Amino acid sequence: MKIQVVLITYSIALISQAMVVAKDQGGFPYKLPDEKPDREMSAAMERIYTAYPAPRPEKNELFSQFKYTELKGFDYNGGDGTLSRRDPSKILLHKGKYYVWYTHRETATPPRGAAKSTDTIPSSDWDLAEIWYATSEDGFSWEEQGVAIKRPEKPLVGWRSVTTTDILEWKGRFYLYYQGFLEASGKRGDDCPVAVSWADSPDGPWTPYNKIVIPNGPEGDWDQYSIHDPYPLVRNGKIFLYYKSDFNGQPHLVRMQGLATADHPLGPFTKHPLNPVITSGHETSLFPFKSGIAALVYKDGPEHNTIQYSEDGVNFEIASITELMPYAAAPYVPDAFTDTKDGRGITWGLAHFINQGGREKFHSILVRFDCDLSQDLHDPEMKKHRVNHQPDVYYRQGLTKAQRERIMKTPKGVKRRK
Ligand code: AAL
Repeated sequence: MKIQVVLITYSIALISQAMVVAKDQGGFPYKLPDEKPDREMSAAMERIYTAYPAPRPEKNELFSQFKYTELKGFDYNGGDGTLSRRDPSKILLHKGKYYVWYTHRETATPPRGAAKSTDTIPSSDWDLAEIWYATSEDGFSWEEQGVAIKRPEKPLVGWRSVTTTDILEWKGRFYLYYQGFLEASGKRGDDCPVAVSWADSPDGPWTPYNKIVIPNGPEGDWDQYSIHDPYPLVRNGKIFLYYKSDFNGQPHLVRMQGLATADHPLGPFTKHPLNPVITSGHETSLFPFKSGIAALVYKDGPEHNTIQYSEDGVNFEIASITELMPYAAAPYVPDAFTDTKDGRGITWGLAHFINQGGREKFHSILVRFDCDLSQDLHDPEMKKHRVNHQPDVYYRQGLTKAQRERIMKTPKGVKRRK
């Protein structure tokens, strides 16, 4: 009892002392200071000066809205679900032309789930897929060039499906990392390791390494089943390859991001001992920014809808909170492979919209996004705090039948604790 009295007395003393300080320091100034003011502040006020690059979004170089533009040049078989393009790579600029690689599925039927899948019926939107590529002069109109990575013969890695690729340029040679499925996705889970092919030109021909380059983790480790979304950057003379893994098992799947580094594109890759390094997100999208690395973190997890920053590429902090972020964002990162110490940031890239066509005609399409996450651009339009949605956007987020029934059954008035 005595300790409680002491604690209560101490807390009252602290509060009254803080109130005295607060009273003495006067009210918070009308003009929001750009720099942290020398005064007692609440946790929230402290945070805008200590957690984020600037106290206001307009001045935060790692805050942006995202704008979307429909691409020209890609047909989807009338949206019947037999042709899908998704999970684009970072954009590469080579001899004045933009290149992008992506998962290309063209099958006789739309995906039918693992149980109904066969050698010709896909289990998922990315099953029985190949890696194709396209080029563009302006990033808006694209010309599909055809297949880059075919599915190899069974039992080579990726024989069932090669998907979700990303590009690395290293010492004049090009490398495509991709998920190499050894069974139809969904049989046990979305399980796969990562494979790699290389070429002396972005137009190929591509030589498969035909070995697993980023292996699944040992049994019981977070990344024992899936190594997804390989995403290479060059930093400190090494390849920093970020990836996602789905773990914790259904129905409470958790998705987080890991890091593996290597001195050579074909490995060996060493997984970072602090993995997972990002607790949220889905398809990893990162870029060098100033002396560190920034990440677009969307879709899943406690910190989705954030843009994050890390000085060392391992320990990430939230730099801003935003919305309507590009899924499977594949930015044009001019200094992705230059081992820069002053990353300039990004202004555009490709992404995807999945769930097109509904369950029976499921497919995905590519889209362009634009933003201002660049030291070399200041577009006030992109720095507006909010995205104004029309009512139909809210109504499309309607109650399910079960939720409506639950609400109708809930008795009026305050529910008394039993
Ligand atoms: C994507 C990516 C990986 C997953 C599946 C296809 O969004 O996370 O590639 O395996 O979904």
